[in-house]
Amino acid sequence: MKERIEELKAGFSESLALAKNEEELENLRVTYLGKKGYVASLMQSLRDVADKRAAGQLINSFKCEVEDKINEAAKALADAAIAAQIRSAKKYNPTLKFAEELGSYHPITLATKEVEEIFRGMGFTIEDYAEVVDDYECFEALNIPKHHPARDMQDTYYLENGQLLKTQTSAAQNAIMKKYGAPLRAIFPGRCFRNESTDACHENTFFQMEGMMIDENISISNLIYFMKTMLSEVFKRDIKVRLRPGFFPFVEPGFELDINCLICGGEGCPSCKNSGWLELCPCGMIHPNVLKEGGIDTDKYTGFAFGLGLTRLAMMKYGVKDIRDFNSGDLEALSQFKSL
Ligand code: FA5
Repeated sequence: MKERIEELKAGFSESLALAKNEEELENLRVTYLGKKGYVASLMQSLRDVADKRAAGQLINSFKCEVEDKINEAAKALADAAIAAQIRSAKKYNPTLKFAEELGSYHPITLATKEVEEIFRGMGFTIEDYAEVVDDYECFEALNIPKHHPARDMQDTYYLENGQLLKTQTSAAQNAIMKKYGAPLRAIFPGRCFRNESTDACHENTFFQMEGMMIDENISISNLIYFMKTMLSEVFKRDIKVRLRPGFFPFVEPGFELDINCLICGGEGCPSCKNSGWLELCPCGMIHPNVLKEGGIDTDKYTGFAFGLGLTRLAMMKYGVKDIRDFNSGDLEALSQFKSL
C-alpha cells in the first residue's frame, strides 16, 4: 500500500506541475478524488490489507495532501489571473497630470445647460428639487395611489424612514404647482434612481428633465410645438421622431416620444436595444386629478408635462454608445468633451 501511494504521489506531482488552468485542475481532482478516482480505489483495496488502521491513515493523509495542493494551485491560478487583469487594465493616474489640466463639464451637465437655455428662451423658469422625496410627491400626488400597478414600472429604492430616492422628476410637479400656481412654465432637471439592471441604455442612476406648462387653453398642439422646438434646437438637424400612445397615470392622454437611434441610424444596435428607436421624452396633458392636487383650478387651466431622458439625450447628442460610460469616471473618455 505504501509503495502504491508513493507511486501515485509522484504521478500527482508531475500532473499538477503541468496543469495550466482551472479545467485541467478540475480533471486532476476528479482523477484522484472523484468517485472512481485513485483514492476511492485505494479505499476499496483496504479490504485485502492486514493492518487496515495504518493503511487507512496513509490513504487519508494522501487524500488531504492532494486536496490541499489542488486548492493551493487553484488559488495561485486565480491570483495570477487578477494580476494579469490589473497589468492590462488602464492605470488610474494619481499624479498631477490631470490636476495641471483644466477640468471640463460632464457631458450630461453640458446637455442640461443647453436644454435649460432653450427653455429659458421660451419663458420657462428652472427649478431644483430634492433627490430624497416622499411617497406622496413621487406617486400619490401623481394619481398613483398605494398598490396601483403603475408603481411596478419603477423599481424604487425606499429608505428606512419611509422616504424614497426620486424615481422620476415628476415627483416635483406637485410642489412646483403649489409654489407658483397657474399660469406656470417651469423645467426641473434632476437625478433619478431606479433599481434596474443596467445595459447600454439603462442606468440605475440617470438624469431626467421635467417640464410643465399650465395656462388657459393649453392643448396637445402646444405640447408638440415645444417638443419639436426643443429637439430641433438640441440636435440642430432633422431627426426622425415618433409619437405613440403611452400610459402614465398623471397624464391623459399620454404619449411616448421616441427618436430614431442616432448611433445606428435606426438599423438596430445595443444602444437602442436593437429596435432602431430610443424612448426619450414621454409626455402628455396633465391629468385633472394632478392639477387639482396641486391647487390648480381645472375649470380655467389645462397643461402639459414631459419627462425628458437627459442621459439618453446626451448619449444621442454626443454619440456615446453605452450609457454606463457617463458614470464610469474615466477621465480619458470624459476629456473628449472639453472643447464643447
Ligand atoms: C417617466 O419617468 C415619467 N415621469 C415621464 C413623464 C413625465 C411622462 C411627464 C408624462 C408626463 P419613464 O419611466 O418612461 O417615464 O422615463 C422617462 C425617460 O427617462 C425615458 O424615456 C428614458 O429616456 C429615461 N429613462 C427611464 N429609465 C431610465 C434608465 N434606467 N436609464 C436611463 N434613462 C432612463
